[in-house]
Amino acid sequence: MKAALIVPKFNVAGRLVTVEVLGDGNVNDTYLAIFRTTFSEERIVLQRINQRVFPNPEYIMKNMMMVTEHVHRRLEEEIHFSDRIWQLPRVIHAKDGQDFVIDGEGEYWRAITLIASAHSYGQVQSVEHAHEVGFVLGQFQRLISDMDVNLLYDTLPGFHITPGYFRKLDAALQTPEGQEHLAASLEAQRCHRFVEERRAWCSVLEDAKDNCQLQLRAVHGDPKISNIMIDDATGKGTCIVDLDTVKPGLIHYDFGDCLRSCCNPAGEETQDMSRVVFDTDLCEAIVRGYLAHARSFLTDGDRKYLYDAIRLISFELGLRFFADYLAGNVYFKTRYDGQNLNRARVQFKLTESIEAREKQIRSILESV
Ligand code: GN1
Ligand code: MG
Repeated sequence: MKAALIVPKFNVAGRLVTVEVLGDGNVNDTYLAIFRTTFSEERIVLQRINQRVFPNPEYIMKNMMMVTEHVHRRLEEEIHFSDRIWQLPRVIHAKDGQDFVIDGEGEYWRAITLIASAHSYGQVQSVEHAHEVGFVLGQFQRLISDMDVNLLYDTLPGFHITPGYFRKLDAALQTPEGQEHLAASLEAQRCHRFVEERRAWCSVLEDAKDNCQLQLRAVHGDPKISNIMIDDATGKGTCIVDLDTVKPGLIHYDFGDCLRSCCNPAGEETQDMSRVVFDTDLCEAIVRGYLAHARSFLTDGDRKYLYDAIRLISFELGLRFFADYLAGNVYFKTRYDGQNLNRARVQFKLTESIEAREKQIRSILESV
């Protein structure tokens, strides 16, 4: 169903003026809706949840309610000690009191407030920007670090469990379509060799979790650079958005995702592989910003695995794109043929660059 037909079902004052596509998410569809009264304007963000990815959309909303209420309460408590007004979107209820609307086709829609006078960026703008990105992630993780992780639903079973993505790759390669895609492209064959060389290592974080060296906590799940909002007026970070993947996990997934997306100045969609590098100056700025908050809850065990997190999450995203390419693009939305293969190549190039800079990255992680 069309977004414009769904918006009026949410509890927003005024008349709907327009609905526009917002952002370029790889999974859900996102829209901006503008409402006006004779004296004011309200802008809201509307999203259709991709049920091929999220089997239980109800869980997303339950987690989102829990997290936003928790964070808003903590922010209010800390407001007089804080250097800025931190923000987090609030869930907008439907007129019937539910926290989402199900349309005639069984699609789930939800609405949240828009964080105004702030923007996010697909690529890092400066070292200061990188610092703010880390600062926002550390702040968010600190604010949710005292949540009871057992209360959160698992909205996306298997998310960031890297060995599970190898099983998806193996399954895709057992289909005629997967074999055809592999046979048809030398680049795909190179990607295949690249992932096989790292298969034995890919359980590094899961093993540490199983050995109780790492513990489950509430995590954001998708803190890539484009989910971190920067205040237009001050240039400071103001909030983290896209709370669909908030669930129990390792803080390392978040740390790795933030660094892999921010330290590659070429961005995720570039087709010029020569521009893909892991920038260690940006890494240092993010780590500095992150640790300003995260120092308060990170254990020695956590710190030991921060390098692996950066390497693994870059590699894992490449593996996810590659397996999806072989499977016929069933998970990530694409705009052109071969886009998921291109995205995989970017992440593998980045992984190589991280591996080549291991010593330098480890020394940043130890000295900051
Ligand atoms: C997806 O849809 P979006 O852009 O919020 C994906 C993330 C990836 C990201 C890469 C639920 O996020 O895990 O890191 O693409 N989200 C899900 O751009 O799989
Ligand atoms: Mg997301």
